[in-house]
Amino acid sequence: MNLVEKLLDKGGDPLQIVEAARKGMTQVGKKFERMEYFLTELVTSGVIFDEAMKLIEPKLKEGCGLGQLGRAVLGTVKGDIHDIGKNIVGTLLRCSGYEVIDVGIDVSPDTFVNEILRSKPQILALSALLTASFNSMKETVGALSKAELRDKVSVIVGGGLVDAKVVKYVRADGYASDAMGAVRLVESLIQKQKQLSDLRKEAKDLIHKAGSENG
Ligand code: B12
Repeated sequence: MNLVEKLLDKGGDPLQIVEAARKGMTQVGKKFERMEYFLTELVTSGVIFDEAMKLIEPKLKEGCGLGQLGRAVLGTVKGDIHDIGKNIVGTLLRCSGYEVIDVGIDVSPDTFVNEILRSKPQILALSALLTASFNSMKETVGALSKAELRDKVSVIVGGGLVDAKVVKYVRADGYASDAMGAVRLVESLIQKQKQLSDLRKEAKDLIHKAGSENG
């Protein structure tokens, strides 16, 4: 914690400090896999990361916008309680001008659907660190389709092992492997939604015009 404090005091880039801490967590994960670390070490590393984030977050939040660029619902899917990466994604999206409704961890598909009906976001952002949770992501996207919401919201996924194959498997619209990538992805998907809605409006106007000229 001393090191984080020192780096921040010296004017270190908070994003770079988060990235360095993230690399450390990857090492912890590898050691846990090789059984060099036990669950206690995994838990302790999570607690340390959380403490570091408490020091870093205020710096990240400096200069945050008012959420005028769009709205995202964000959560960790059912069966999964990992939230460190999700929280970083939320903070960075907020600081980049988006409103973020964070529905927490271990979130059921129904809870996501209800929140989307309530807050009408452009983006649904799903986080998962466990391989087994990819099925929960898929179920969540399925629940959106069932509720006839799939074409109203772009779904992005992320967390540890999420890659292009996972995107295809869960039928999402994209993924990013870090929080900055998440911001860029949200930006481009909202842009696409706007272009599509402008095109639809143009087509509607043209049909209307042709109809009134013919009749
Ligand atoms: C810390 C940690 C924990 C902590 C979590 C604390 C917390 N509050 O989150 C605790 C101790 C609770 C924990 C529990 C468990 N864990 Co754990 N954990 C980790 C560890 C070491 C680090 C994860 C982390 O926080 N990384 C740092 C963050 C910043 O990175 P990140 O999450 O990837 O997020 C970044 C990007 O992915 C992206 N991102 C994240 N979310 C999203 C969302 C969107 C939409 C987008 C676009 C981007 C995005 O942006 C983030 C910022 O850059 C990983 C190891 C690893 N390599 O990941 C194992 C790991 C994920 N855990 C693992 C396991 C097995 C478990 C347990 C099952 C252990 C057990 N036997 O009980 C339980 C699961 C409990 C559950 N039901 O969820 C395995 C998963 C294996 C697998 N393939 O399924 C891993 C990989 C360890 C390993 N190598 O075995 N864990």
